[in-house]
Amino acid sequence: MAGERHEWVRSVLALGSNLGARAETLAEAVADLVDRPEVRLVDVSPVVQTKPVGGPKGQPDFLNMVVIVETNLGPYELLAHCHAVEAKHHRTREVRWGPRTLDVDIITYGDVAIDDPELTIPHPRAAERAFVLFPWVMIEPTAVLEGHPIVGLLEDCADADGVEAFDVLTDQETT
Ligand code: PH2
Ligand code: MG
Ligand code: MG
Repeated sequence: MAGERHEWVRSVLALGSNLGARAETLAEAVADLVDRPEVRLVDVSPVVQTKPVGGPKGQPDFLNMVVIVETNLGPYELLAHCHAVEAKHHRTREVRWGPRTLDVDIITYGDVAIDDPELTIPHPRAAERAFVLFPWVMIEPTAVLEGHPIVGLLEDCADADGVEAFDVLTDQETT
């Protein structure tokens, strides 16, 4: 589909996986996200392992990471692209916040603010989630989210203790 032409905009994406070959899925998802000329890779965070926030009790730990891209897709086109990458990795939507092979969320899209049922930007819960802010701080320590430096937001996150370094080569948390 030849969508409307847009300016190149910087966008922060958050990826998560807690089912299947988590690290492999994340690596492939990064490649898939930038495997088209409308999306350019700017930076990739390290992978962290995180305790699940919300959702059903006893679900497995997540691997999370943040990817910064530049894109000339519009926000809804970018959302559709993220959903297509999720679908390629067998994402199903049965339980809200339930276990998933891959979740790709748009955290920011330039300075654009959108508030509708299909898409809310900035992501409505990013400011309180260490599983997003921790990997983001690692690649962009000066970033600001809705007027607040993300380093400060991270200090107030209730889930910060549940974030640990992860070695994708050995597939183990780093002690
Ligand atoms: N995603 C959620 C809900 N809870 N918890 C962690 N640790 N990581 C996630 O990516 C995550 C979550 C909804 O998308
Ligand atoms: Mg999510
Ligand atoms: Mg999502």
